[in-house]
Amino acid sequence: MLSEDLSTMSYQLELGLGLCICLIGVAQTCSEGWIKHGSACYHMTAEKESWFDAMNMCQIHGSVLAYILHQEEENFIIGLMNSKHFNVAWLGGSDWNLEGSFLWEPYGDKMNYTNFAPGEPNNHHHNEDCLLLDTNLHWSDRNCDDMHFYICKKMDDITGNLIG
Ligand SMILES: [Ca+2]
Ligand SMILES: [Ca+2]
Repeated sequence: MLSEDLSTMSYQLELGLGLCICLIGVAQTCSEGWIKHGSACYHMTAEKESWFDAMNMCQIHGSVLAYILHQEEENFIIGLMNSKHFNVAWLGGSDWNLEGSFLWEPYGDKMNYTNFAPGEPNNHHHNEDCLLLDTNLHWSDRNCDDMHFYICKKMDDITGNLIG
C-alpha cells in the first residue's frame, strides 16, 4: 500500500515537473545560450576580445554588442555579470565617429540614457573610444584594443519576427 502511494506521488511529481518544463518551453523565445529579458535576448561570453572582435562575434551571431536603454536594463546586465563574477564587459558604445560624442554602434544610434562614472569619458592618452561597463564604477571609455568579456544583445524571436 505504501509503495503504491509513493509510486502515485512520484507519478504526480513527474507530471508536475513535465508541466513546468513545458511552460518554460513556451515562454522561452531566445536561442539556447541566450537569456531573455523584456523583448531582448542577451549572451554573456566566456572569452575576452578586443571591442572590434567582440562586435564582430556578436554580429556573426545575428546580434550587436549590448546597448543599454535605461537603468532597469543596466541593473539586469549587471546581475548577469555578477552571476558570472565578471567585473567589466564591453558595451556597444563608441566615440570613433566624433571624439567625446558616444553613440551605440554599429548603427550610430543616439544615447538617450548614459551612466558614465565621474570624470569619464576622459579619452585617456587620447586613445579611448570604446565603452566599458564596470559593475561597481558604471561606464568609462577604454582603449578599444583592450581585451574584455562582452555582452551581445538581439531582439527575441517573437519581436524579431514581428519586425522582420
Ligand atoms: Ca574617445
Ligand atoms: Ca576613460
